[in-house]
Amino acid sequence: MPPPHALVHGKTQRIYNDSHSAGCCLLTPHTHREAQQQQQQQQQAMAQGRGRAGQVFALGLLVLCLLLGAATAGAATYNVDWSFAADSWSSGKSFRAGDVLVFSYNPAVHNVVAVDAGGYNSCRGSSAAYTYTSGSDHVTLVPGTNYFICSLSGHCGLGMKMAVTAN
Ligand SMILES: [Cu+2]
Repeated sequence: MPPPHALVHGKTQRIYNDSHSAGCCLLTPHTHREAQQQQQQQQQAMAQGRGRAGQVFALGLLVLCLLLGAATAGAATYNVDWSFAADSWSSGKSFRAGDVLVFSYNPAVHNVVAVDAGGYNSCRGSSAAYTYTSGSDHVTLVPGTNYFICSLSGHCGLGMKMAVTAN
């Protein structure tokens, strides 16, 4: 027969072990499952957060596009018939300041000179006149009448000139 204190100790030990092992069997999977659930909830919350952030971003983008659209709604782009019939191309068309004219031509034989009324009438550029030579020139119209001539090979005198009034 073991001494009473050993029995008590052993019993205590056994009970402790049982409860401990039972605790391990019950608690560990339980807490593990809880942790998984928490993790899933966190992931869902994050996914929802990202979803909301995405929606807000998309909405912001839409608003930005609408604002930009409104800002540029008045401006149009025209492909100019930069030829000896240029003036008849522009006549009868209405333009607005900010509209863009695209002059497409062979730069080996033509150019575009932005002149004033005197230059347009006399087919002569001035030192202040800006000369475009790329062959694909984008020119933004300013308010009033915008005058352009080709200063090469007497082309302006042959009709390669254009007066465009922008309102
Ligand atoms: Cu020319």
